[in-house]
Amino acid sequence: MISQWRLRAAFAVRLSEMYGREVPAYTTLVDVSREVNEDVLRTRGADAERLGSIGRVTAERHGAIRVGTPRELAQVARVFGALGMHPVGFYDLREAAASAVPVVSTAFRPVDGAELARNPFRVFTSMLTVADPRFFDAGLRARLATFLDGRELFPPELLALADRAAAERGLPADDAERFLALAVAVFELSKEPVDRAWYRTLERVSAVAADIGGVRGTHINHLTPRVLDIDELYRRMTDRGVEMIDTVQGPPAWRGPDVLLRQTSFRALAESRPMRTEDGDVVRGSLRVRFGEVEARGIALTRAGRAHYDELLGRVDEEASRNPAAARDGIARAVWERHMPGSEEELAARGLAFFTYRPAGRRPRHDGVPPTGIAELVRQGWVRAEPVVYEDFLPRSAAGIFQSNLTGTGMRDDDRQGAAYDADWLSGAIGREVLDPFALYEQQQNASLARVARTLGLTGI
Ligand code: OOG
Ligand code: NI
Repeated sequence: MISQWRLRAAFAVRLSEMYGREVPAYTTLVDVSREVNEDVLRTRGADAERLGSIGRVTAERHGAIRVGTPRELAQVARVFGALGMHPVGFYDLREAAASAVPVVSTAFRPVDGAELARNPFRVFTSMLTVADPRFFDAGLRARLATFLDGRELFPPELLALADRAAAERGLPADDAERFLALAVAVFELSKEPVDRAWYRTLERVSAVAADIGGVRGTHINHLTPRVLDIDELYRRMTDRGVEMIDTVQGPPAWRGPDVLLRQTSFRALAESRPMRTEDGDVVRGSLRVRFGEVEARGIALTRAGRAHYDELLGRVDEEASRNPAAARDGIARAVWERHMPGSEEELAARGLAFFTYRPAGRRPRHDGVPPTGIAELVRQGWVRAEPVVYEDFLPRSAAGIFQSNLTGTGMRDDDRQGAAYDADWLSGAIGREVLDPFALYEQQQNASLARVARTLGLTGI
């Protein structure tokens, strides 16, 4: 029997091999990430592994895929459910940027600590918001619905195997092999000709709409390795002549702790795709939709920490708009140095970030009773605090990554009322609860506090 986490790890490896064949620049990104990680480990030592072992970080990837309908999303959920990946978080990218990104998204990922440590593979999954009249008028909605209802992304055999794997928490070796082969094939770039007129029609609304609703299959859009120093990676990729987007999305580079998520990407590459013309001829065309992204992960912030982060983003925006000549990076760094706690201890003391707590291996020698309060327990050496790594995504960065790789800005007609999509809607559509990331981190922190209390014989912390 191959367990779910082994299926997940094998799927991630095979997807990576497939994507490396399709997009060789991805392999360069993975190689440069590995080099940077080895260098960071050499210079920073154990500190480099504070947010995950080098084994985990080197193997770590997130993928991004895009589907068209709630039905397709529910099928994706079954396939990832087989791999022990659950929908976490709701991201509305329709509002997160100035121009049109007509999708709502969630991320499928393992949720429990042991599973994350075994293999943290996650997939950012977006669904086209066909029902939103700000993007699609009635005629286009109807055509899209017909087109999407007529395609089959996931073969029934794959879905049946997925359901079995989820129910039995794994698959026998032969079935596992079949499941993996079918699952990877779903995300290969289709060789079927793209209907050029239909694709162009959707492209006028948004390049993302065309990529999702203009073709008869789906494909992996990018696969993102994790790097320990994203600024160094950016420099090395640029030195190799790879054209990167202008910025690193997310928090600035600064002297304090890494929090949340920093991401950047190289620009979408032109890929040859067969196209069917209006006359029915098949010609060779090319599309730019797939890119290479890389990310650095930091500490998970609490709701209060996240609110603080969002507020700082607002301040940076404001100062940048007052100072159009100044570099945004410099502004952001200055705002952070002024307003962001500069150490893990301060983040913990102000309740801004999540930690797991463990009784220190060696008890302090003073024979008194342990102090009350977690901060004092840590300060006096009874307990060690380890940061919880952020496993999720950021809507504004996601929209920025989508956008910086789009051709054209697309259209959103803000005179119309948008369609309501939210986390509850998404849960209903896919038939399983979309989990709240904050609640997951909090459970992890609370469970660690309860263990500490038990070990030290305290009634509560
Ligand atoms: C997803 C873009 C967002 C991320 O890491 O924030 C994303 C997409 O392009 O489909 O992948
Ligand atoms: Ni991504």
